[in-house]
Amino acid sequence: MALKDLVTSCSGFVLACLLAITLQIFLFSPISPVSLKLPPLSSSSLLPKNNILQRVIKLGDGLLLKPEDVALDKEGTLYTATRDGWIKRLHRNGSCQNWKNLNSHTLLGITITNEGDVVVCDVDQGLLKVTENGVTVLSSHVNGSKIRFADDVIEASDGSLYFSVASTKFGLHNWYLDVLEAKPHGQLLKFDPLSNETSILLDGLGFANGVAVSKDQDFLVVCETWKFRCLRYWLKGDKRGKTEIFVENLPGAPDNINLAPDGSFWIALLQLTSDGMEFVHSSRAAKHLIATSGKFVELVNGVHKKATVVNVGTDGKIIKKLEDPNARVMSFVTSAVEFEDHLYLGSLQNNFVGKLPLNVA
Ligand SMILES: [Ca+2]
Ligand SMILES: [Ca+2]
Repeated sequence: MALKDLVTSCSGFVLACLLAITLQIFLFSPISPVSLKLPPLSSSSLLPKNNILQRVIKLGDGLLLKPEDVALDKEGTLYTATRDGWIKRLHRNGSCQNWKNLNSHTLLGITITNEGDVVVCDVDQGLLKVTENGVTVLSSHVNGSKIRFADDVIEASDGSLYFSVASTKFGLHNWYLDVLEAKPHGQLLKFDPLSNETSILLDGLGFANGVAVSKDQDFLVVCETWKFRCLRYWLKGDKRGKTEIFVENLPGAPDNINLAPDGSFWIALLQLTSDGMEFVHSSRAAKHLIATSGKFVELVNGVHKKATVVNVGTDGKIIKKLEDPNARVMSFVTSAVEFEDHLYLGSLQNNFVGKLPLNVA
């Protein structure tokens, strides 16, 4: 065979292989992606860089496996749901108690009701109530469909429970595919404890995550993680039932949100993308390729690279930003709760709850 023929047949073979791989990627891709618009770079530079989150005291170090969300009752007992299925309590005297085991690896948002019961989101089962006497499923279906990926919950003063569904398409273990697909599969739901009914308030949200009710109970805020924004949903007044943007172009992707005692909000922000990988979000082909392998997803996903929380006023303006810019002490911080001049920080990476005195922040 002449050299020229050999080169021709070899390059033909390479081309055929490339075509086969490309077809494979597109045919077996678990996503049908669209382009995702990232917030302008300027949104991160508005507030000075700092390393304040490196000053946290570690509570329950090694005993609290990736405590995604935290809640405190009126007495100051801290509750958190950990990856080993426990609802754990941290008492004021510093002791850590394995309180209730829910036999689930997918417990996320947690809140304490006015009556002192614990309500927690379970990705697999829906909304659960936990008391000294045991566990009850409050809500597992909406409009005849099973609720998947319940993410965060808050109680309003009338006893209604508002909770988010991050994605009706993807699960907790492959949540980043929802980011890559960039199509809105999130919902805001309401559970009415009088009728025991669950209804959909908002549909088509971009990974619905943290939910908080305002101090005056006149609106709630729901965060859309990969839209880098949170929405305001009016509960009272002329705009009741209407939705508007509360804050947008956040310098990170919002996870949980919590009301602060002064009426402002603490929002945990995720670094959604590793530095230098931002191009992925504008390329459908790159997204298909990344989605075929967990290793590729890890390369693009930047959540372990830093920790950020912001304090946002009722007007939606950022008041303060606190960071661990290089993940030296904390990363993948998913929640921040203020109680008695301290901030309590949950994370899906660290095995403790961070406690930060706010007078140093
Ligand atoms: Ca919460
Ligand atoms: Ca969350």
